[in-house]
Amino acid sequence: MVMKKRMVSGIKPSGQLHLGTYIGALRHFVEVQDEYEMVAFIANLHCITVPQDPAELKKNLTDCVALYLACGLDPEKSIVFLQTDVPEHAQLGFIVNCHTYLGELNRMTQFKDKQAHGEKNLSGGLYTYPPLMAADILLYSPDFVPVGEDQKQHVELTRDVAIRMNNRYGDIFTIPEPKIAKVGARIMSLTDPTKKMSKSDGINKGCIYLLDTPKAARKKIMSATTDSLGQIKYDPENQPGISNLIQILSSLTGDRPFAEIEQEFEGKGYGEFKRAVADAVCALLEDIQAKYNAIIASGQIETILAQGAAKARAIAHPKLKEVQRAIGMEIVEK
Ligand code: ATP
Ligand code: LTN
Repeated sequence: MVMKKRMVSGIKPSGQLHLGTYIGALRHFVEVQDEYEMVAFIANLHCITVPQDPAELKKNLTDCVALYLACGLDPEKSIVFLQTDVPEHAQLGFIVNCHTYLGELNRMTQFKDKQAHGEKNLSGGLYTYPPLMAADILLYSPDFVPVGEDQKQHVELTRDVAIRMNNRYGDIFTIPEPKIAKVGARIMSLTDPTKKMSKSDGINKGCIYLLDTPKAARKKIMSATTDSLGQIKYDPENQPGISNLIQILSSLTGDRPFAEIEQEFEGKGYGEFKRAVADAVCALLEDIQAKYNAIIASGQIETILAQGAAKARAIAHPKLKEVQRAIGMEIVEK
């Protein structure tokens, strides 16, 4: 039997999943699951790197599993689980942390950005989150890590530390590659198209959540910031708002070439174009939400997570043991 190549990725539902998460990451997990063995987890350890309300976190974690499935992840084909159900993540996380230099952590832009915004009382966990992410990946020896553009730096750190540890202890890790789509790897905020669409936008009109009502989503798109040039053209520098909407429309309609979209809307107004984007987004939300409701009602989430964790541990546990042995941390081989 030919072994499938493997991909690993996670989502950190520290808030509600949004259209950026779907276009930049989640839809790719679904697309690859026939060709690859997809390991898709819910990064609940990463969630607590910023303060969380317990009841809200629990709801977001449950929603995230249901949305994974509603978007088409099939637990028969892919391995779907909660990060803390596989304790090897935290264990290897500490080991990788011990092989990561402070200089490397200091260069991570996500942490630097938060610091630069003057956010107070940032946690140690937020600072050391990239080595935990590296462990999440290295435990499964994947070939690729499908992520949005903002995570590229973390996958590069993963490679650097894995190469360092391989040089020191022998070939313990497969060196993974980030897999970043050409279109939709950085969906921008609808209100400020120079910023990434992000769940930290709160109730802001710039972010479309996968559980927004279609009516609310349509309203957000119809009031999206554009420009006064009056043309539908992919030109992120001069028309960032329109270019973002073109990316969204293309991603939701089978990666239609931008030129084709430009041609279809040549000479037409922004209102008509926005309506077409809103139609595509609302069709997606309606489909996802119908499936989400059925999954929540089915009561199957617990079983699916338990089965996923068992499959994940069967891969992660021997890898952790191999690493501990190579480092000389074990006295008796277990
Ligand atoms: P947020 O900024 O909303 O908190 P995040 O990137 O910190 O998002 P996740 O929700 O864990 O955290 O992101 C999951 C995946 O979705 C990652 O691979 C990330 O790169 C991708 N992603 C997140 N936002 C976007 C976006 N606006 N456009 C494209 N991809 C995105
Ligand atoms: N850091 C990512 C979420 C994440 C992840 C991972 C992605 C945690 N572990 C492993 C890919 C592989 C984020 O903030 N979006």
